[in-house]
Amino acid sequence: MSATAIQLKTAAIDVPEYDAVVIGAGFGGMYALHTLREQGLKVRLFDEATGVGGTWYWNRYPGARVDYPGGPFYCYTFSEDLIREFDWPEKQPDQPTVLRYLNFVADRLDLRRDIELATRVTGAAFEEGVQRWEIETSKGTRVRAQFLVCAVGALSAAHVPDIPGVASFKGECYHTGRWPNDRQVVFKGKRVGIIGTGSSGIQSTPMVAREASHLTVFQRTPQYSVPAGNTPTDQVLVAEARKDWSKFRNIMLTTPIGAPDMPTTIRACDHTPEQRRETYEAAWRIGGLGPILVSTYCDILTDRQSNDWLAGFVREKIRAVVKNPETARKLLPSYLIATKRQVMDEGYYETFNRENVNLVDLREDPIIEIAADGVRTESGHHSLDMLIFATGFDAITGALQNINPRGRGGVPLSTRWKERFNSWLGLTIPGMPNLFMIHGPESPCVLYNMPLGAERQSDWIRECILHMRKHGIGAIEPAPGADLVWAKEVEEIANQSLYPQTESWYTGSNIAGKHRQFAVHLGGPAYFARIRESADNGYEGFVTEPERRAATA
Ligand code: N01
Repeated sequence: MSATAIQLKTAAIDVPEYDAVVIGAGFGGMYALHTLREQGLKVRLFDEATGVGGTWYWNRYPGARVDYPGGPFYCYTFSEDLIREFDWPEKQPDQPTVLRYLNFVADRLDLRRDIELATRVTGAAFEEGVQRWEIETSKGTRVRAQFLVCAVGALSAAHVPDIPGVASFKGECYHTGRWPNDRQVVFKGKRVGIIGTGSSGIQSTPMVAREASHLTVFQRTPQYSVPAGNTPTDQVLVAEARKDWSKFRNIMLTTPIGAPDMPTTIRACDHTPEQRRETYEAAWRIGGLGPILVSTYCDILTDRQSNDWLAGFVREKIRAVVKNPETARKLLPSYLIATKRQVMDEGYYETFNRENVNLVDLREDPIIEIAADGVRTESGHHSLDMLIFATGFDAITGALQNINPRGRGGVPLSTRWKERFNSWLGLTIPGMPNLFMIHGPESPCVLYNMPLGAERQSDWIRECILHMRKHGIGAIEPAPGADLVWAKEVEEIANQSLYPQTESWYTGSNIAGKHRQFAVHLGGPAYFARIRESADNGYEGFVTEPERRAATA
């Protein structure tokens, strides 16, 4: 027996072995654990957090809630029992409700026995000889698994910008995506600053303003926000959905973003200016993202004129709400509406009519530094007791890059993704055998109903693993060049839209030094048909190796 074989045998004794390791206890990871375990696989799930919930564990900032599709449709769809057993009180459930739901699911499906919390995966390396991943954790433990399922979250690597003096602030300091879970953050009587006006900043601003003695909002790019229009859940709709869930689910499987409503086919130019105004006004009254983006006109994200008409309407609404014309001017966005993630709010623009709120336009008055007691901009010093970074995430790729798995030849992901975030089907990465991503780059991820997308990708992964087991396959990975074919497809679809024309976290432009790539597959159902097609054609675009495990056992 060779020295290597002895080492492997020793390692096999010392290191717990699983069929699959899942990283992340959010919607994606919990479902992957469940569905793989149902097939008799031995699975271990690790998460850094002290509770399940993923994004809904971390994003506890005031005002955090689901935007779209909401309520009984932003949840697991695979089980009629789960649909029947959990009541969603609101159309746009708040963070505590979604977290309660995920805890309910963890108990209901008995997931906790295979979940190891407070355990960050710090590294992973593929051992070619045994076709297994060796995984290291923050507890200093190691495990092995044939398959590594990375459900690490598309919006989980919190980003704090490198502003001079950022570490010197002596007051309370928080990031919306890492909100404390062990205490209530109290704003009362405090001078609070919020940097960032994306979804998190816009959701939290009205809530903080109600409590704080003073709130300063530091805005770099003004956003278009639409009224949330949140309501109690429509019980008639819920009853209908529970009665014939498969009908609802089947509709969701066919719509572009996995929502229960079919988008309109009317173009903005099909209507007169009066009809357009009526259409926009009706959607504005209902509120929420679906009515304005999906049900008004079909070409908002493909036609500049259509986009401009809607943008003009929203700008008018902002001017009408904000009383101080100078503040209103600063709040007016100019980019192509909805090409940054569309935001909705509960009284965001109205907040700027409050006496205790002021807006700093960082385009006109940039931050010079963060000091111990506040933020200094070109025009002066803003004294603060608390600073909130609502500055977003190293989106889509950041969390996996932080783990930086090492694939074939010990080559790390940082090398593989140096030039572009390449994948095959948005599920697998060249040179990383048996590693699967949920909501990875070049998949629909953030522009699709995320729980449903995670289910559909996990189902594909489960089938792939079962196929491998059935056919004695030990390793699977993208065939040479498959990633280039996929990149072309993703890019071609993206270029039919207006998305790539705006700097946003979709394109990676929010992170200094990150290369620009529109990393979302916009195909919706076509994407899922495409990954199905690969599987049906014997995992087209992949190369495989026979199982070698017996040789080293
Ligand atoms: O982050 P963002 P987020 N100086 O990246 C600004 C999801 N989500 O946490 O636009 C000053 O959108 C930055 O400015 P700019 C949703 O998908 C969903 O708000 O880059 N400002 C921007 O204003 C969402 O899109 C919900 O010029 C700086 C802000 O920080 C995604 O998560 C709720 C700066 C970051 O906005 C991320 O949202 C919340 C700097 N140096 C989040 N750097 C739901 O409702 C950045 N900014 C389901």
